[in-house]
Amino acid sequence: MHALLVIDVQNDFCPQGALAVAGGDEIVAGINAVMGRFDAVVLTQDWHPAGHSSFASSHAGNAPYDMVDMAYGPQVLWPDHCIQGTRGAAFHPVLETDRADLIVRKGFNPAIDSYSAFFENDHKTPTGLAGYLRTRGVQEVTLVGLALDFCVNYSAVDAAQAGFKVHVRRDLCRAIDLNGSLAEAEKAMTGAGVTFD
Ligand code: VGL
Ligand code: ZN
Repeated sequence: MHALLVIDVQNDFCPQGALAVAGGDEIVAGINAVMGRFDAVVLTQDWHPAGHSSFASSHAGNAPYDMVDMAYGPQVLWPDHCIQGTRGAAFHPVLETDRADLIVRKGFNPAIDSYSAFFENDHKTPTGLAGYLRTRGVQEVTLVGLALDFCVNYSAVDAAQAGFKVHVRRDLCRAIDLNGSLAEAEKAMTGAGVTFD
């Protein structure tokens, strides 16, 4: 069983969104086109309560893209984005969401961010996705979506560490590239045994 994991293809990560990733909307048609080749399709949805601790607006004296130390480690502060129930948190309107077997929401804990589809940023609190995939007999996953250097990267590395064979389709991802984050992410994924194909 080979699953497609579609990471955070949401309005806020597309042009004009609150945390727009350059070209984020360019990958949607290509993602729809490959969905049919997989035994399972899982979508993730970044899903923050208002006032989330990863928002710069929740930290007096900080600006978006500042780094802060949280109880669980260093954390980038982001513009307010993907607030539960808003248009920005909705999937890109062209994404064929009806074809998904499962939608995983993450980042709903006000105190912990969650880049990965598998664990919150404390690297301890599971989302339940690994168990879902294993119980469905999935052994191999291909990741696509936004952003390559944050949520796709963390999800791919965690998937590899959980024992799945992991592929990332770079042509169906776009990156934020904040202070060298893309190069760092590529190193982390390669080191974890992720292949780009
Ligand atoms: C993401 C930053 C904050 C992502 C989510 O989907 O890559 N990045 N929240
Ligand atoms: Zn987020």
